[in-house]
Amino acid sequence: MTTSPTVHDTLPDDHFVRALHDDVRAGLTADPKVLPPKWFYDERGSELFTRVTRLPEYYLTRAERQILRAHAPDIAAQTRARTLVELGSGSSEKTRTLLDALTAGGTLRRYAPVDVSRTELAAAAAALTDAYPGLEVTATVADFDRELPLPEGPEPRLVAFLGSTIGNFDPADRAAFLGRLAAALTPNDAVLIGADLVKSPATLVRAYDDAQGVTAEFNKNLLRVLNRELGADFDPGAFDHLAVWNENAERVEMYLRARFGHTVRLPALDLSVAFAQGETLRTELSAKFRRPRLSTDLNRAGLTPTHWWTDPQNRFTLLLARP
Ligand code: AVJ
Repeated sequence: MTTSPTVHDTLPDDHFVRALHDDVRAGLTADPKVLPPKWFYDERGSELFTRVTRLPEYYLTRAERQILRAHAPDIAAQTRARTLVELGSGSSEKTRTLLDALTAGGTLRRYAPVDVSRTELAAAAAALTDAYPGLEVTATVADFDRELPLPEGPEPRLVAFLGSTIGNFDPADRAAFLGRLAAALTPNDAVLIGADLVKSPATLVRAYDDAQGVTAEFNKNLLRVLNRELGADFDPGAFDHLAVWNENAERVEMYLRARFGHTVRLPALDLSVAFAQGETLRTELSAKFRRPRLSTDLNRAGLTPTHWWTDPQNRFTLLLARP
């Protein structure tokens, strides 16, 4: 017999509709144009992202999994967590390695994933409830780039923020996020962050501009989301996918670039947006880190890194930090 997982949904019903409307109006009337990456992930977008994680060029997921497999027992021993909170859990695939280690360590009681996608959360929570009998699973739908309702649970809690999602913030938003995270922790809690490391620009750009064009499709899926949700008439074929290494900011930036001048209509916003030939719309930032910068950011938020693990090729890092 299995107990069904609880899904907490504290957001008002129209939260995501309003947030999308606000983001798109602000972003498409700004100069230069920009949209936040979180709107990539409708059902098709999540599928495309899963395909991205399997591409030969996209080393991030494999590198992080390698580190988790090698060091999950250390992480379990260091934290002795009774609650694993996971921010941006998505399909919770990699999490199983952590859950296995914490279960083997005998401390784990509760798994509390937090994600923007209610459907992904419900599916992942149900699958994990079946796979880990006796584990309490309480899922929370949240938009944690605005607020951070950190789930409760028996302490110590380990808050995992994996997959290089921290790279999606610009420096100011990253500082705000880390500050909110630190403020929500008690002294016994710990955070586990997965971050991608600075490496050769060619390797980095290839990871975001693969030979098969899966990332290009993932990028253009944003336009399909706007077409469906806002009745817009974007032609994905009118844009080129672009991935650029920004050396100063040490981040990969993804853009959609208009192939010719044209105007797009967004009836739900009562808005028309003109694109000049060659004009770009920035769709994502993926910051890449060096240890000192990450340490400084964490320290400023009141967090102290205590352990750093990397894969044998030094491509990616998992770090443990404490308040
Ligand atoms: C899921 C945000 C970590 O930035 O590497 C993959 C998303 N974008 N290919 C990343 C992504 C293009 C990914 N994150």
